[in-house]
Amino acid sequence: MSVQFNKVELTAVAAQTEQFPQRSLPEVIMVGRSNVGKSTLLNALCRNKNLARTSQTPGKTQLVFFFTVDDSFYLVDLPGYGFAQASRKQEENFSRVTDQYFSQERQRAAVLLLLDIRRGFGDLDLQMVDFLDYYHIPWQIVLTKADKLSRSRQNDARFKIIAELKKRREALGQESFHFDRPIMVSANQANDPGTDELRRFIASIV
Ligand SMILES: Nc1nc2c(ncn2[C@@H]2O[C@H](COP(=O)(O)OP(=O)(O)O)[C@@H](O)[C@H]2O)c(=O)[nH]1
Ligand SMILES: [Mg+2]
Repeated sequence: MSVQFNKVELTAVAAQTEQFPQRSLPEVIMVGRSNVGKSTLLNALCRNKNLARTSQTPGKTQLVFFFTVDDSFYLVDLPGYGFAQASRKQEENFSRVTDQYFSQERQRAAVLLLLDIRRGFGDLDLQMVDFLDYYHIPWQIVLTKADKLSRSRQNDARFKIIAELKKRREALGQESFHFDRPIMVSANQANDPGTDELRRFIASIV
């Protein structure tokens, strides 16, 4: 079946491993700092404003959402990271359910790592990509909120990220599992060409 993002169903909301769906489908996983624009992008991709609630108060129960798209693959929405959590130990940067998700054997097509185009990589994002490379999970950078910058600043920011990816490629070679070309989105805008490009990217890997 072709992937058009026409049919999107919420299949599972999981707080722990036992609640992850059993049926095996390719999975496209969305990760990023809290507030990076993950829910907005998920809604834009699926052309549904209410699919993922935007701007949820951070710090609530950490849940993984599995959406089945066109009966073909799962879009997996992992908890945002990076907000202060007093109760958590320094070394535990990603939520327990995120660790559980990645430690289970699943059919992972790619991780979409969202970065705010104005901020680029933060420490936690770099920890995430080290982790993904360690487990040989392909990852694609998605630069969010492009509309917040002028066209020329968008390009500057994009080239900076491309240079960082290139450095990583030179340092790690085939041991870095990233796609080389970041995709830039303005998910809050109607008919955003970046969101279209991301849909095509997803269709090409699932
Ligand atoms: N200007 C602009 N604002 C965005 C965009 N995407 C998200 N936002 C805003 O950024 C804030 C956080 O977005 P949200 O999707 O809830 O982030 P999440 O925490 O990663 O799920 C909200 O106020 C959104 O309206 C975008 O592409 N452009
Ligand atoms: Mg969100």
